[in-house]
Amino acid sequence: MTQATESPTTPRAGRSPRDTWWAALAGVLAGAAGLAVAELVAALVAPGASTLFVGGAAVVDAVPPWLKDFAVEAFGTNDKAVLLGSMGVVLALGAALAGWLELRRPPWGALLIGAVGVVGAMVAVLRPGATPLWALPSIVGIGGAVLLLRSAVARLRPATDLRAEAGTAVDRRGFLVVSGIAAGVAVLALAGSRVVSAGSAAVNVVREKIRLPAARETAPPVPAGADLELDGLAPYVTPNPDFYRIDTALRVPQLDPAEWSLEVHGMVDEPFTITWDELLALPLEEHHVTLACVSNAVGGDLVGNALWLGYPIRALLERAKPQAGADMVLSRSDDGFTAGTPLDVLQDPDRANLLAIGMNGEPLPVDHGFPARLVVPGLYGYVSATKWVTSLKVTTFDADQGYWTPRGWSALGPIKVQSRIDVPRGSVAAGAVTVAGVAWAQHTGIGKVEVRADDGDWVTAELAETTGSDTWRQWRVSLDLDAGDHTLAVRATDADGLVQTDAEAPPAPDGATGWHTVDVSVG
Ligand SMILES: Nc1nc2c(c(=O)[nH]1)N[C@H]1C(S)=C(S)[C@@H](COP(=O)(O)O)O[C@H]1N2
Ligand SMILES: [Mo]
Repeated sequence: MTQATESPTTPRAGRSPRDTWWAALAGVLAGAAGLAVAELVAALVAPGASTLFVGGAAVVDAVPPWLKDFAVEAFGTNDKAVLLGSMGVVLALGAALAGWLELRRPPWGALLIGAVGVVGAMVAVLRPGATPLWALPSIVGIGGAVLLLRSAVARLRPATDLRAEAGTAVDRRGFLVVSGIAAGVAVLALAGSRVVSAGSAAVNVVREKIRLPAARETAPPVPAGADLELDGLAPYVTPNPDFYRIDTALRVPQLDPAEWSLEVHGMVDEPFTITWDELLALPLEEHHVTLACVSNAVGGDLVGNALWLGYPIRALLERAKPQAGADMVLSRSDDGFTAGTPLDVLQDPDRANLLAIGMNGEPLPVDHGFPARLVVPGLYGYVSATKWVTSLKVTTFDADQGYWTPRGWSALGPIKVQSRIDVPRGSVAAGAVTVAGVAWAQHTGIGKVEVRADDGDWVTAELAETTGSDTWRQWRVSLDLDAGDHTLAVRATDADGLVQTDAEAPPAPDGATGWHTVDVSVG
């Protein structure tokens, strides 16, 4: 199958458009088989090192802030599905191109696919926490794809064999057999990788068995009046399955608590490491805290409220004894994500920050950071809420920066006062119309919410109860609306008297501003 036999006298290959399509198909099948084999090898030797996953992770890390912003705004929490879908399309087109090239200009098609493997292997070993073994899935998988492609497409090329009549020696049967093998390998390897990783989804089994200790300091009960229980209004406490999820992980870390530990180190006098069992033995606290994502657009739903169980980060820092000059804690996730949180915020005795292990009465869901994450009231998630957290490094803003800072987001991320109209949406009957929603200014608290229709006067809404200043508050007001189209607007004022600005700003670099408006047709 070497090209040494090719000479100017060789009958020209790939003349028939039909063969071109077949070659493109062979490229796609060989590529699919290669990626599936890489999945399987990864599942066996290094979960997280699959070519698709490391490629996607590298894309996520490389996307410019405006694109990340756009993706989150346009697709919300479906941004990962969209990324994987687009990658699939690009890869399929690339593989088809490789098939075509392999027919017309061998061995360029094979080289193209091989190059993907080399890049995949390099990107893999450069991932946080990777070992040289991480190169294996790409090498084995893409190596297999190269062989399959060469062998399939060679059969579409008229043989140079003297016994063969030019044009009749195209071995279509052989081509179909090799292509069929490629398709079979793709399906079997993919199925195999699913079986193997289902075994490693044992983390779910471990999680289900965990019984968290009760809190030493329980949260104040949710007052009866905290939830207005209106249809369409976000509930005061967000159920775990409905809680927004934002992270850079295409495959979330699967951490076994038995092997998990948190290292507290850096500019401290007494560095230490704490294990899961040690953490569970500490006096735990519970707090209701509303998390918000800096990428949330005005009126968006990347915000949620939960009851968190954990141990104060403040107490961990006290034990480690930070040194003079330190002003930041760089928290690191098992998957390499980092957040830089001001040290004074974490040391504030009045701020209920947590190394959290429980969410709404269960162990943290795997997507939300199992077995442990940080929760800091009043700061956007990207500078505080590290999931799958394994290290707290006491350091300085000069020496270190969190994941999003060099990507165009502000180093500091205090949450801005915001409010959202949840009901009504769409059309309503004329007369008294109930308008309701949520407002948040974590750690300061909400002092007032006002609503207006069109350019009318602001009407002060009734505020629902809350457990404290660290959560959002529901609000409700009744407006008299006559038939026609109306625009409702809301603005909140925090407990310090700061009025939510109407100046519109996009999420980057430090959080969107502006008033949420909703168009309703009243009939
Ligand atoms: N390991 C890790 N932790 C992370 C992130 C991440 O990408 N990786 N994203 C942060 C961001 S931007 C937000 S808004 C919150 C979201 O937490 P949630 O998914 O539990 O709602 O997690 C934070 N913690
Ligand atoms: Mo975020």
